[in-house]
Amino acid sequence: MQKIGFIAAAMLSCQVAFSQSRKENYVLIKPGDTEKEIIAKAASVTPSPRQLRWQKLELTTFFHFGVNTFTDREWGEGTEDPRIFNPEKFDARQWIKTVKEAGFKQVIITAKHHDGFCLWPSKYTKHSVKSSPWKNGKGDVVKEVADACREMRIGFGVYLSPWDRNAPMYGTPGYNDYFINQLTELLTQYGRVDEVWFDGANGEGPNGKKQVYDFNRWYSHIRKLQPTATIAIMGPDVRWVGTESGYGREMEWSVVPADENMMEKIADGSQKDPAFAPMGDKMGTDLGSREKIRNAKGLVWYPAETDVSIRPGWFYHSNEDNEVKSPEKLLDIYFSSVGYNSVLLLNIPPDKRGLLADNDVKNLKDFRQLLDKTFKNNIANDALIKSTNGINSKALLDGKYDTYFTTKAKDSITTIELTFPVSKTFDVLSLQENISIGQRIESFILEYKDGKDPKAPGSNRDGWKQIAEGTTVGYKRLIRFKEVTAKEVRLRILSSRLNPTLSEFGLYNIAK
Ligand code: FUL
Repeated sequence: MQKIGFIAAAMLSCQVAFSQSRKENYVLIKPGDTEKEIIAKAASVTPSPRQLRWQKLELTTFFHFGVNTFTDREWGEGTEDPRIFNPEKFDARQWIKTVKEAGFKQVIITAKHHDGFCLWPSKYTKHSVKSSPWKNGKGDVVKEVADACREMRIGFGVYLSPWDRNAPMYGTPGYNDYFINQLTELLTQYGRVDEVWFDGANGEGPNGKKQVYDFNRWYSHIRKLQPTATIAIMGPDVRWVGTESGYGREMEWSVVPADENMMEKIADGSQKDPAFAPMGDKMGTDLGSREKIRNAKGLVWYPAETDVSIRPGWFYHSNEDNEVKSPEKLLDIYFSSVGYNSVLLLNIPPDKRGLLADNDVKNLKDFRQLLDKTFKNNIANDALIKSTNGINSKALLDGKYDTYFTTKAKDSITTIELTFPVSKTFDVLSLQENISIGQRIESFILEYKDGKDPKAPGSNRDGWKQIAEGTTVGYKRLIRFKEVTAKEVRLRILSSRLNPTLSEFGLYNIAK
């Protein structure tokens, strides 16, 4: 255990101590393990129940709101006068209704950003809503958001910035106690909390000092108070995908090495100043292939979250009203986040009134329409399925995630043939592995038969032509391609770490 390195060991012991089921979301690699044994171990790592619940959400929302909303800044300095905070039309129900109708399943509110201003009346500081004119200092943003989430039945989470530019004790051990006190308030006064989000920024406090964060103490505290909450992204349950562009990685393994420097790397890649937005080239294209896990000391289920703002900034700025991402752009991001085996965390910053701005509301509605139009109908639904070594093929088209196709014996490759009663036209493939069994598929290819001359260019000897190919699947893999019309298609799983599983197979048409 010692050799794994402090942070990774802490992550693993955190998982050991608080694991909710007998199936484990981590495994240790022994020095003598062969490559075959390591691959089999990787294939048997499964998400914890809290990670599985989180992954199935697909769409979650961030609300960046606070003094920055009123100063028109991205990062506050901690010296802001709380009296500037006055969202006169504040209506958390408008926020939650809007995002719920757009299909989002959970929200995260910035209870405290780097400026230290608390959106709830914390007992431990005056730098909060209670010193503001809003509702005569009697308001509580966190409570209203939590209540609206409960009423409308969606998940509720909090962002609590470790970096605090206001707290006088920042940079001393006393700050870790202050942080624990704040966590206690947030995790005991507002009902169930489903996600606790720590970012990686760690600058200087008001006294010029940097803080050594006592993450392990924080994690145990969260596990004790809210055992079902996922801890992201400076945390053990959810990994930052590595970019704030909205575009994740095509080959996305949820099982990754329990790396010595995992947390340091996250902090390193995080935003360092408000003008710097970490981009795709910081993130690496492969975190978990055979090559990456071969020399690991341990493996852990550590799935990716893709965070991006609907506007250029994280906070609301009126001069960005015309830069709200279009419904088409949001759909593109959906394909490149949810469709790349990650959860999308889309930021929608409320404005000075305390409402989601009109353009954002409109684009979210239209995004929902595009999604519904695209995925309403699985056109493969009435296919006849054949697979020589497959078990439970009908599960592929039953629309139920928990039932799944797999292969006989220990077969790690398979071919699934689908024949339609009439020719179908489609341009999207959707695949879902049953990740409660693990993530296993490493390579696949989709082909079709157009009934033309098998010797024509692009055909193989049997007349099959390739449409698309991919590596990982995970919870969801979406691939877009040039429209194809065919009566027969087949999916060839060319390589997996153990018997592959597939919960769903879908073919769709992108809404135009
Ligand atoms: C970063 C912060 O510095 C940004 O302001 C924002 O909150 C983003 C989600 O995380 O680390």
